[in-house]
Amino acid sequence: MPPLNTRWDIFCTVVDNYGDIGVTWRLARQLVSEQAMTVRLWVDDLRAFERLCPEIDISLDQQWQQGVEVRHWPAEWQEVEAADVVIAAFACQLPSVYMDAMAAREKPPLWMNLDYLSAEDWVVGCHGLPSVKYKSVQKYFFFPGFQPGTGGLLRESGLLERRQQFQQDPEAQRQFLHGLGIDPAPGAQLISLFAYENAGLASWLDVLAADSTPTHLLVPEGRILGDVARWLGVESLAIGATHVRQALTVQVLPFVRQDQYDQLLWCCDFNAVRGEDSFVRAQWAGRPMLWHIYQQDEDIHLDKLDAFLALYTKRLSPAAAEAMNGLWRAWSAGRPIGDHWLEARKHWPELQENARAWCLEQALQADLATALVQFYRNWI
Ligand code: TRH
Repeated sequence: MPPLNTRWDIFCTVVDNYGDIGVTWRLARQLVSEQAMTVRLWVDDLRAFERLCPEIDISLDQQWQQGVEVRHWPAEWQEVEAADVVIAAFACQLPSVYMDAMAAREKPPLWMNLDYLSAEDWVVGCHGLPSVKYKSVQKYFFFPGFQPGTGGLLRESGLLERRQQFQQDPEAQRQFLHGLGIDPAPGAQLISLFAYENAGLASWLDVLAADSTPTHLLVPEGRILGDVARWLGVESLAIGATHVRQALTVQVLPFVRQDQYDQLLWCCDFNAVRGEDSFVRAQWAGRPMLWHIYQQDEDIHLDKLDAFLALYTKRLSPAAAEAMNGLWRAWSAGRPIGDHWLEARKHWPELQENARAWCLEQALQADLATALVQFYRNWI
């Protein structure tokens, strides 16, 4: 074991949305609560952080939350001592004064870039390789991933057990949903919808409305709301707004705490998610899902999407795999998905079983926090 009280500094710049802070906050908490590390989390945008963790006081430069020292990353960096392990999340650039502080240490720190999540094969070959050097300090690539030989996925200890228990307890689910003002009609399928703007949404809502099965669609406040409002023919959608169109009830939810969002995913029969962190959380929910991948220049996100689909659908029959591929690719391209949805519904039990099996398979890997600590242990 690395010595207790090993000090870690995690650096997070909020580029856009909530994934950067979502991932680093989750990791920081886990290093403290499960690995007994001392963690400072440097964040340049506390407002984004406050959405996931309402206890954050955005006026403070330094505060403790759940055992993590949260520091506002100031525009004018003051000198601080560098930690034993330094993580630059998503290739963020460390302050030059801090880089000098790393180099000034008697024993240089372990410096890692925690990279973006990808299922592409090359990740296995690059995970753990040395990257650039600053003076005496060597930086390493640390890649999360789905395959053995990568850094794995963030997964808190006991998460799947807690999830299973909750999913087997209809009363706990009813109470949780009721607490958010959600009271679905008996027999309605629950779907959560967290996505970027998407022109393909209307075709999906059309088929859900025309379906014989009632659907209760839960839409957390966010970028897709404009498309939902357009389809409903309303000017705007406030939190709590509920609209019914034939078999479809649409309800707008507030942005909830990260742990409540997990529970929401666990309650739903189907989860539409986006980015990086909600994508992983939906996999731990063990239910069929749909990913709106974060768009990147020159469409490189499409390679990432296909790489994940190849792994995720490997157990499915050719027809079910084709349905999933069609649905996911159309959604991430903003094309209509109504027909793809109907096709996927034909394979529902198989898709449910696949979601469960995929979740269990992924849980066989060491979680990302454990893998980071192991990497440090090997390095010292
Ligand atoms: O918000 P995202 O789109 O985030 C990111 C960023 O765009 C980032 O720059 C990009 O690199 C990355 O995606 C791939 O999606 P993500 O990653 O799912 O982050 C959302 C976070 O918000 C996640 O931690 C879950 C959390 N969340 C809540 O805590 N409560 C909520 O109600 C909802 C809807 C989400």
